Amino acid sequence: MQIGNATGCSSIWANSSPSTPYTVDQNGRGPAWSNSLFEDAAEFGYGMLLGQKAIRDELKTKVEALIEKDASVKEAGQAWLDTMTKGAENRVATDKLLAAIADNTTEEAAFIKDNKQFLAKKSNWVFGGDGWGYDIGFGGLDHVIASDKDINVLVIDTEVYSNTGGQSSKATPTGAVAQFAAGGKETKKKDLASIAMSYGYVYVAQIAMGADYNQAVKAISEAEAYDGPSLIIAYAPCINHGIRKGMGKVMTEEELAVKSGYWHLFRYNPALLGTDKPAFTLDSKAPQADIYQDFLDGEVRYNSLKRANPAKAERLQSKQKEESAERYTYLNKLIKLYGPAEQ
Ligand SMILES: Cc1ncc(C[n+]2csc(CCOP(=O)(O)OP(=O)(O)O)c2C)c(N)n1
Repeated sequence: MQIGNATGCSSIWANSSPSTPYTVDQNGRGPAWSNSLFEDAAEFGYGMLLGQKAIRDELKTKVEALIEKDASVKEAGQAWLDTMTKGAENRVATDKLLAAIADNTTEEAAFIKDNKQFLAKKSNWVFGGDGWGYDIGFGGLDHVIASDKDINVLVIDTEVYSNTGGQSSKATPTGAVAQFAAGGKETKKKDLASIAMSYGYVYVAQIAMGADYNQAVKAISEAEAYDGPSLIIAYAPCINHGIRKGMGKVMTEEELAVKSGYWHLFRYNPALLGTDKPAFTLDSKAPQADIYQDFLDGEVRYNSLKRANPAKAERLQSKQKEESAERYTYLNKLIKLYGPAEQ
């Protein structure tokens, strides 16, 4: 796996000495991670992918030449070529190819062995927050998802610029109090998922692991398996939300966000277009409108406005509830639009 990580909470958690959540497996393999500038994580991760692709394209020509030259590596070489874009299978084919050429002294085999760390298909990811993905790095994110390259983007949506103290971003919903929106944000949350889905060939999912862990894992695996660009938007509670139950309850807070209809879970997989399976799946159940206010009241970013200016809070929170309900109606329309192909 290779990760380009925008500066923000996700990069601080990833790489603050002396601790890191990343490690290696029993074979000594783990992610290659690097922190980009805040504003250009998508371009940075894209560069990591293109650099790697240039080397793998050369490896491909060497493997093709080698199997022409040496019949003893034909089977292993062909298996590697056939699985070149498939992460789940190419690792095994890579190990077999390396074993088959261990004693091979040709110029091609030497090149393959010299570049063996690039041989197996990598999972390429770009990580960042909403300040990066929705706002400042959006141009780069848009450019990268518009490419036909096999690159995955994870936007960790805390609905504010978390690492610099909670400034409002385009992901901040109507009525939320944040820095630069001290009186509650007046405008609607940007629909990044729909922008990405408008391309048609981008895998897009919204997840919230505390609400549905299996759906989150399924979306991440599907994004990884999809041979094209993917965007995953993960709802992430943050200290700036002021969760009144405490930060130990972020998983159940995510669950409440989904049950109330504040956040929706879905997956759009272009690989299924034209098949007997639906390309769009709405994974969250019908919202329970009666608990929406409980969700808002449980967080200081909403509750503080209610205490300071009840009339304004009422106006903005009603507007937000309508926007969330409209979005759910819209998502339901997509079930029909991207349903299974007529047989
Ligand atoms: C060009 C530039 N401007 C500003 C900063 C300061 N900065 C570091 S992280 C960050 C905000 C990150 O917010 P977000 O992308 O939402 O990620 P989060 O912290 O929420 O994960 C900012 C403004 C920077 N590093 N570089």
